[in-house]
Amino acid sequence: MSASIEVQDHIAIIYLNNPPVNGLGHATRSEISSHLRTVEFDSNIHAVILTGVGKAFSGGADIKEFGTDKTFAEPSLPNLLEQLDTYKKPIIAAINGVCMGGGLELALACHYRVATQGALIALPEVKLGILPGAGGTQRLPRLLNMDTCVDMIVNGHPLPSSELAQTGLFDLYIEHPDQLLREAINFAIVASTTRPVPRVRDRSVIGLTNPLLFSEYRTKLQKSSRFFPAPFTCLDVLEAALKQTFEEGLKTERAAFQTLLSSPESKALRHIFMAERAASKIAGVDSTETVRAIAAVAVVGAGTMGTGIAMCFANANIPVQVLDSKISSLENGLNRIRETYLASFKKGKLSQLECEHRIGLIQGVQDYTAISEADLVIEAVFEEMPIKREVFEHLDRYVKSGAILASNTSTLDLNQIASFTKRPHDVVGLHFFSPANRMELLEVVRGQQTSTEVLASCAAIAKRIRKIAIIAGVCDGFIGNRMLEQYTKQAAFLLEEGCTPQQVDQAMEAFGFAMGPFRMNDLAGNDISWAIRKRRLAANPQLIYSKLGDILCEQGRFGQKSRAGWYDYHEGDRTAYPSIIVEEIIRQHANALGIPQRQIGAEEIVQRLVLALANEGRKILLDKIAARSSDIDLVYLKGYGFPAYRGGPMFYAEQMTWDQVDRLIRQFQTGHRGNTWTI
Ligand code: 3H9
Repeated sequence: MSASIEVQDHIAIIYLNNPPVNGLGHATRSEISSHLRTVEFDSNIHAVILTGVGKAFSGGADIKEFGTDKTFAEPSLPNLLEQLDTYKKPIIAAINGVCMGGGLELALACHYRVATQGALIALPEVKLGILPGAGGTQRLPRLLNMDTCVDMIVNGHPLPSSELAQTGLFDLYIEHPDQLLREAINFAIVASTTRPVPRVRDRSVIGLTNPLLFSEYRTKLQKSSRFFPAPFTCLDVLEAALKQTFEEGLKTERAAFQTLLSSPESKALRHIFMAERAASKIAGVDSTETVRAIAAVAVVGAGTMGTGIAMCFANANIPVQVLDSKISSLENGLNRIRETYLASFKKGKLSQLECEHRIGLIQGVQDYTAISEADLVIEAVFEEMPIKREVFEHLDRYVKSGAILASNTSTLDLNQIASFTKRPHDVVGLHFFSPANRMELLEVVRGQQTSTEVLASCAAIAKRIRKIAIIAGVCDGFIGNRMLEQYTKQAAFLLEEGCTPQQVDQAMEAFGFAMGPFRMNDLAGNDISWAIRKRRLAANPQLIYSKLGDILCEQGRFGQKSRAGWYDYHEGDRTAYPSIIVEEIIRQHANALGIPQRQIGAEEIVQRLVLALANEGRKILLDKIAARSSDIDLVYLKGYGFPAYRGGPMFYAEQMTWDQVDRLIRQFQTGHRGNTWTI
């Protein structure tokens, strides 16, 4: 039973009971509808209350049913709300927790709303690439001013019930959650004497205070949501609420909902929503696994990565020590932290108090004995095995037993790193992405001996520092950098065949990446990938790759930091200017190798690069380095700027179909450097 009913004081209480969030799937809708019919003409029942069991009133339509024939199976959500609208007795929503999407639309179609403190109110459909499709865009503007409606519907921002307590959304606001039901019953008893029952649809839309609201928002969206149709459609449909009758507005909303639901952007965003939830399920780790308490953290290495990692913990109110034996490095690192926080304060993103608090949580130390009591230590030193060895031998010696010892290595063998300690079960990879304090991704690298307890604890701490943890197995580059190798390799081959860096970058930026591969390399530092290539080449002298990147580095073209890379840069200016020097280097290199030059279109550029990612992703799955295809998508979406509206490289390939992917790869196999493409 996903909805049950009981009667108290002549009031029927219908409980939504469909864990985890009382989603309004077909079964739940049917049961609510059937309970309503049962009591509508029962003279013993004077009013009805709808409320949720557990932490939610309702999280909205069941997203898992989208795309199946259950989405609109009767009673569809709009028709269930129609049943509420024509109901003879008052229906009161007792909003006890999460009240989102279709859940809020259900509450809006009730005749009254009683909410408690702690409830979370939202119409977040836009984040799934759709809009509220059960009257939300037409009913909400009849209870709240348009500015708030636009913010809630176009941005999908949740608002705590306390912030809405004084608005017209609620008829009663209860401070104490445990009194909600009693107060709702009392309210229902009084309401049951009033006829006719008030309906939100009969009210007028609250007018605009700012006549430029819609045009201002559209301008903002041109910048922030260029690849997403849903926010623009939300605006259109809200604007329709001002001009149309309720019935016309509903029709406009429904048509827009149908169009958006079948759009590729919405499919991609729904895929990401599900991917994020799936990623939290770790093979061999169940909900009963012990999670170690992490109250104090230490980071070894005060470089850019180390200080970024330290800020992640301070941002989550966790004290963190930064260890660097070199005083000048330590001071530079701590200064960088201070400057970052002060910049946030100056931009108004942090209060002065919060800024000082976070800086105060970070302590610089120079000696391993100072970090002996840390619950989690993250090594973020230079990417060379002998240096890692020294650090881990020290950690093993000085840090208390039971602490988690993590390496931020992006490519090295974690099993070897673990072998430098006598506690390999406590060793794990925590690979942060630069800038660590901003990027959402955290690759959690599971060594051969990493314990399930350590993995569960890392997943828990990732949540606290607001990162999406993806479990990866041990291999060179783990998930993300292993794929990146194929991507950058193809990008450089395109130059050898006749493209310029700007042509490649423009094609990828038009596809949706914030930066193409060459601008990205210039930002990250070409010397970093150069060092990795040298290591890989030493391990595998047969390695095939374009030497162009090496040639640039040999000439000191490391990227933005040396004001010359794949592009030229001017002092104090991050703009990438096409470089005649680089074009000449490419031309000479291609000539020397005798590579025929040709015009290559944006479509081929995109396919070569994106399918290089997907093809490697498929091998990563086969090698069991990633648990699921959607994890690979999240790595690329959250760590490498893959455009969200494309759903990730694996999703992109799946939409194209793997057969078509293989056909294209066979085509690429016949071209220049075709021997690098293996399926
Ligand atoms: C809509 O309503 C359309 C209508 O306007 C029109 C229709 C005609 N459905 O996030 P969590 C599952 S569109 C099904 O880790 P939290 C989730 O998959 C909908 N399942 O928990 C996971 O399952 P599992 C508009 C859902 O406490 C579990 O709940 N609503 C739904 O951190 C826990 O999820 C939204 O967009 C759902 N609607 O956060 C709300 N929601 O354990 C989307 C969640 O099997 N949901 N699940 O992996 C959220 O924002 C968060 O999940 C919520 C809870 C805040 C509710």
